Amino acid sequence: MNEAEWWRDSVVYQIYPKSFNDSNGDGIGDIRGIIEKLDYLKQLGVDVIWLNPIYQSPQVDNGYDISNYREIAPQFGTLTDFISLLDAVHQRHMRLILDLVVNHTSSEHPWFKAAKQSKNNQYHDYYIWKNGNKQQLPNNWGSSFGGSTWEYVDQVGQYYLHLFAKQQPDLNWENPKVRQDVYEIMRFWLNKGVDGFRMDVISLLSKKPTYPDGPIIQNKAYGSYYYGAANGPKIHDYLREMNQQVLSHYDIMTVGETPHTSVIEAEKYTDERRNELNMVFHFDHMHLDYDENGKFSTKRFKLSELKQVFNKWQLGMAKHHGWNSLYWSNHDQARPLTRFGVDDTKFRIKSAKMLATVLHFQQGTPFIYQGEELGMTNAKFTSIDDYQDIETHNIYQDFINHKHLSKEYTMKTIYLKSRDNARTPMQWTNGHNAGFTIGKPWLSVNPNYTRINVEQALNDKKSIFYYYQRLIKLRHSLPIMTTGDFELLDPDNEQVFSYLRRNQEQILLIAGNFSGKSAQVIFPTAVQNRSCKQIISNDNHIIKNDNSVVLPAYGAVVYSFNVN
Ligand code: TEU
Ligand code: CA
Repeated sequence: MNEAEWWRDSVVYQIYPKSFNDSNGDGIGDIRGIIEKLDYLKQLGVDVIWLNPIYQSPQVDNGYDISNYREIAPQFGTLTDFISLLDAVHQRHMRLILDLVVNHTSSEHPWFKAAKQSKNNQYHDYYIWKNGNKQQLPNNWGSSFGGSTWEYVDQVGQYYLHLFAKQQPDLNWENPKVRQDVYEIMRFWLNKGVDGFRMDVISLLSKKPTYPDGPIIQNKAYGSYYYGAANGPKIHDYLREMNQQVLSHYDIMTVGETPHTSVIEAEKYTDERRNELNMVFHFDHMHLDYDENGKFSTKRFKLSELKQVFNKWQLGMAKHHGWNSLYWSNHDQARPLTRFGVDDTKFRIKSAKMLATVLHFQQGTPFIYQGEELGMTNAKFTSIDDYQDIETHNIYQDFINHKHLSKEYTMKTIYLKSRDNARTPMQWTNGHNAGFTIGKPWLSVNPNYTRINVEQALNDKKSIFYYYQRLIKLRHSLPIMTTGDFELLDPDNEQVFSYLRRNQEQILLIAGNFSGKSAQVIFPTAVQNRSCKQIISNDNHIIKNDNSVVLPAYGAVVYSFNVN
């Protein structure tokens, strides 16, 4: 492992620009708003900022439908604003990475507008077309946001493929011109000084040439496209080409979002000897509370299964020269406090710190999603009209009209799982609209902003914010957090998540109680009868005995043992 690479001991903070901070009162967060808050992020101590898409877009899928890759969406600001942001980030010795969305463009992108004019247009082959008639779909694939993945265009008498909304046509990566144009876009931003990319659904770029029907899962009306689109036959060729022609020429970090990717497949993306990506986002822990209808369920995860997932990834990446990303949430997921911890009750603060502890002490690059450092929770809106997200509205229709589930049950799954839970405005103060905007926010503020906000957190030495600050400092000062080996303890224990990190000189024992009852953790033989020091804890009432510790409800602790 090359320890000199800066992204290995960095902590990344994800900003969802639309919901971060509105500088001009139009209710939409913007680039100037981000600049205003950089000192806050510096105080937290993060190294890298990742911005969700800020490019020109009709905003059908909140910016993941891009109509111009070289311009900033006017609601977010201008290119000049962006350069000011980049400068201001660099001045503070932080880095900035952008979202690269190149599995698909917007249907308003000039390439697609040209492509649908005629089969002879030079851009036709930039997208994926199949012959057919209106009655016969090319295959059974269902789009992520409802309906078939195929949309018919009369003018050319063909279907085009869209794995996501029909306003997000998939690019044809088989076409070398597409690849070269994408590389040019990447160079455009890298030459401005951008420090890397998070690559949207990068595992879906290469489709099986036979476009086979997919199995029908999760009670869906259509087949799954993953079978024919995830980790397809040429994906690693494309990424190696991209690396050789673009990435390797810059000092940057890359993280691929890779739906439907197992550890074995992820080794190929991240093995440093293969020269593809630095790390990927997998979804294995996100799937633990799926049920027969998929993500929108009321099922709760099982701790032993959660530990198994982390264990598999920790060992797999270490063994195969890969690298982990570590995350509890992002803009597509429920708030982790509600999902993996304890929402809004008397243990809210403790459980947020416990979750942070068990994640941040693992090997990999931790990602903090905006508001996680405050312990923001899901938003329980009562009406579907309060939700804005395309996925949420599609599920609402699907559950009620196709699956004939009750409205009450449907709404329950939505407030447990809707992507809008993560997208409610950042809570800065207990004032009007949580200090996010002086106008009307594009999505309602979570009413708990009066208690949960930055101002409160900064004034409270025991806040979740300061706990994250300490975790980040520890990662910068304790090399074992970056390089130490991982060893899971007590895999079947459904109450406590505990593990060791070890190197030649030192062993860390990390333990977090996921339950409301106190729990005893017996030290493994490797550290028994050795002198030890507490590194961090979320609780003053931890009872440490000679070779064990008793963790109160949602307690977490890290001990360091000298090996020599
Ligand atoms: O998400 C891709 C992805 O896998 C999603 O389907 C994710 O699993 C889902 O949102 C969970 O509910 C990426 C972006 O992160 C997402 O915001 C975009 O909508 C999507 O790609 C299309 O670009
Ligand atoms: Ca604004």
